[in-house]
Amino acid sequence: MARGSAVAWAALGPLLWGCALGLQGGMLYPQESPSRECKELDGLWSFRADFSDNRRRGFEEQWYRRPLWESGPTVDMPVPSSFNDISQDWRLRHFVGWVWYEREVILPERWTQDLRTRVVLRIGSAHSYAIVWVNGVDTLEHEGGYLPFEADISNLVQVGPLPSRLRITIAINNTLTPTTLPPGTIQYLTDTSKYPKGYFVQNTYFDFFNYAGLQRSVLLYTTPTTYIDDITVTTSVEQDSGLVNYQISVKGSNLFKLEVRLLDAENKVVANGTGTQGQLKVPGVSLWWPYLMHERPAYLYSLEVQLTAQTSLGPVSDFYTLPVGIRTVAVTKSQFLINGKPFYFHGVNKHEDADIRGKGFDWPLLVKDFNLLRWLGANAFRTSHYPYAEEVMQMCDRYGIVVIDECPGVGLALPQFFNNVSLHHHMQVMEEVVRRDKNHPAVVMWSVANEPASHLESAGYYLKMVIAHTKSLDPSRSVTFVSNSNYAADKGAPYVDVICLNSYYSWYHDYGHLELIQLQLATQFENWYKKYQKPIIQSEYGAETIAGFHQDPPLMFTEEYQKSLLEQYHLGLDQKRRKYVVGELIWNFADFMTEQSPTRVLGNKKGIFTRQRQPKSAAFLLRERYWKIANETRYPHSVAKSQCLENSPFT
Ligand code: GCB
Repeated sequence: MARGSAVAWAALGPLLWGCALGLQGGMLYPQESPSRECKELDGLWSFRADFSDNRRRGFEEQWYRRPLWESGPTVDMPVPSSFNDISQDWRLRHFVGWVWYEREVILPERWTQDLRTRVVLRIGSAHSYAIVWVNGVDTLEHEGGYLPFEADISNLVQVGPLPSRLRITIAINNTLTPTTLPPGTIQYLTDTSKYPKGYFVQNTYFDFFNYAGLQRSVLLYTTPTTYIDDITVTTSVEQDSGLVNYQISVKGSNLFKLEVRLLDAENKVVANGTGTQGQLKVPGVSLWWPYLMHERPAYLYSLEVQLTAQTSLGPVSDFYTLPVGIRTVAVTKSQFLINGKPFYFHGVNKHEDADIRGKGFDWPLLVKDFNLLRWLGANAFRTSHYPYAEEVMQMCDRYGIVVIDECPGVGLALPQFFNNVSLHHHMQVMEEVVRRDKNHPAVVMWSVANEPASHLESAGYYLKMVIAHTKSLDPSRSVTFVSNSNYAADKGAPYVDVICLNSYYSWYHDYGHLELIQLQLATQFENWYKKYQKPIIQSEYGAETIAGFHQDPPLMFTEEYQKSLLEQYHLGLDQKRRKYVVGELIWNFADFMTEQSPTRVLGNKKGIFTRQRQPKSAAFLLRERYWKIANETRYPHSVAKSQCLENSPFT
């Protein structure tokens, strides 16, 4: 995003959007409307991991041709869930290769008989490479976990006699290679005195467990054959009016009419328009504000789009409603501005990780996490280190939690990972991330990578290209990547809008020496700011802490050490907070699972909450700080109170 140029984009927005996307079609979140129906396929699926030596028996024996149980034993597997921690079979926990899911479904008669209906199969995410068959017919392939993909399966279901029984088979491969995102390597260990023949391990270069499977919802939904395929909205503000630029893509026919209405939170129409693109003006606008920044945060309008079309089979109509938050985002040399006011990110890094479901989407966990975020007084998080479920993003819009939306560009640690195939795939992934999340007011910045080896020349070129591509996809938001390189050596920093820095003083360096943190942090900030004159976010800092370990004076791994480390960081952050440091995100919101290693005790324990979402002492410290910062930075100034804990012993 050009610096301080939010207003200029107001005029250019509709022209610029959509010019760079190479993807076919939109990826609107499925919703029920007078013209659309949904059928969730969550629940128990049949499952088998292919333990054959080459992991290809499923393809050799064509398991997709017949019901899965006919080709061998199956087990029950819940969807959504990671498959790793569900069974008692340790081989499945560490499995690398193809796993097979299958589910049968009977469709409503109308879906199979009404030829004006289009039936779509949508998979919320499949980590990491997926092939989908419907009734044995190869239907869809997708590379990359954490993002949705879908296929029009009308041709497959609108044939033959009733009832239409559908068999959906999905083969998923979790292998990470130098050209996947995240990348990884497969290492064959050939010393036969130590390893059996064909023995291999999956090496990864990131610090979380490579959970896999159908980790988000799978569903079927319908649209009419002429349908609203995509909507892109950008917003800006002119005096006290909000401007909503919309662009709508319609598929299926060129003979259609579009009507657009913008409704306020009380369902009153405040503006309307027609056609595939236009600008809606909202006098006396209620802006979308981040949580705690304003007494009326997260205000959402609804953009109702109505399509009527003529088809050879008669008229059809389609309805889709998109939540819209009107806000502006801009970056200056030293500030991050939302609605023209300085915004300070006081928040967390997260992972989609909890107990036996691994990275499987879960409503209770989602709501609990957001309640904890609000308890904490956090106003932001980064989707470290991959895009989170769409429901999470919707919640951020509704609660006013600001998001740095990170793609799975994590673990780009080796020179061989900066190759042309990876670059092309990385750009495609950014297209998919932007396509999915572009309309969320909560998303204010894209992060294209976490801790790439950005001191390498090849990484500099690679990051430059991915960042430029992301900016061309979405000129309305800032773009960054998260660095842990030295300021003098980093080859990617020239291309970002905001510098995001991870540092672990007194943890991975000078461990135990808390007294060094303030000096080292000041040096870090001053060096980077002097060189780049860009706002800085401390995007990670923290300490491994086993809940219940205590020692005073503090020693590493105790709750006291985590608290003291945070306190020292906070003193350092406060020195620069009103100058050019625009945010702090603790590592991590909650403990999470990693690969086994001598430095990890049942996972990474840098959470301020345990993996079960119970607070460590540091959570109370951070809570006090975040509410204090919120009260200082609130606009217009007034004291905010914790909403959820009026009479709590903690307030
Ligand atoms: C980092 C990484 C994060 C790790 C964290 C740690 O810099 O970005 O993925 O989990 O450090 O705890 O080591």
